[in-house]
Amino acid sequence: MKRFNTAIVGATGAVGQEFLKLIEERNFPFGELKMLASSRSAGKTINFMGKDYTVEETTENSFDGVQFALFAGGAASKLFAPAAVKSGAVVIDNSSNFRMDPNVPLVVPEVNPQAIARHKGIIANPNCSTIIMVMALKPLYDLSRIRRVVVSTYQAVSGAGREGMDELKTQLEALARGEEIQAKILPVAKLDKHYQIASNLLPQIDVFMDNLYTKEEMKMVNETRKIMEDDELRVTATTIRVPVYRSHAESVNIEFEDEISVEAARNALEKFPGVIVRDNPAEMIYPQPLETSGKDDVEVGRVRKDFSIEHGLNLWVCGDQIRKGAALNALQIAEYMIANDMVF
Ligand code: 3JN
Repeated sequence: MKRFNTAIVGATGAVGQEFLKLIEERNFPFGELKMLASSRSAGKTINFMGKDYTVEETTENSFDGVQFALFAGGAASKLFAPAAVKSGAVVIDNSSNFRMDPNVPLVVPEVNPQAIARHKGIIANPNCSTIIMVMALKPLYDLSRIRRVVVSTYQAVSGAGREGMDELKTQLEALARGEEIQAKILPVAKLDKHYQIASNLLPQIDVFMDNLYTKEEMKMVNETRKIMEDDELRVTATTIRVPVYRSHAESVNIEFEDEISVEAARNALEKFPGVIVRDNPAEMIYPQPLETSGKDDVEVGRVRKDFSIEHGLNLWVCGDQIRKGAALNALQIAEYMIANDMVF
């Protein structure tokens, strides 16, 4: 079998580590494997499949002979993606740096694989909340055009990285001991003001924009339109940080052009690869973030008519944002390119 030299940029972070788990689990046909990171992590050792790898500092020369450069997130792709492309690598980038660039396909392989062929070296992985939502929207959109989506998210602290998880843990422990709670990271690490997340909800993910939406909310709006290739699609989002460690959840209200029965919606969702319908109210069966954590599939439940509008449905969607929302989706893009002979 053909093998592909692969570089992971940001190998030591949460998404980088998930890349490694998935490469092993899915038998991804890597040839040489390069673990890249910032100078802070350079020199660390990562043991992967019984072999020790030294983490190297990412430079413009890191990508010689590399076929796939998987960027885990952050500013690295802004600095090094152009050099990687020049070296002949295909960049799959999990950050927002290139997502809305018209020359960069924004891809969820189950939803818009056709976009991959238009790449000019960089392919963007959408925001985690967007990926999880469009996995549920696409099979329904294929039944009837969607006019409008109203989404509220319930986002796990791991979306804010390892520090977000540590903060929830420390606060829960302090809460149990009756000690004073310290908030240092959430809602936005780089801002001066922080709030408790344990036993709380924070209606702010990322910074506010001039239109009073947060950046996370506007990512969901703009990226969904680009992936669904429908500029008329109306989307409005409210994104909320919740005291859950892993797996995002979303309440999604959809207005269709035509009438869609609950049964037709469930059937379409069931047939869609990467989606599991977990929906049996009589048995109290519905998706829960605890159950989707560490899993590949996005789960959909609570499918029901929105009787307040014509042609409306409500859904509840859960998915692991570090897997399908990040590393898995990126790796699936690479796998699709390999299966379709799109890498040289
Ligand atoms: O907070 C979350 O739950 C998701 C966070 C995503 C995120 C965090 C920092 C920077 C992103 C993203 O993927 O959109 C970015 C970014 O690349 O802009």
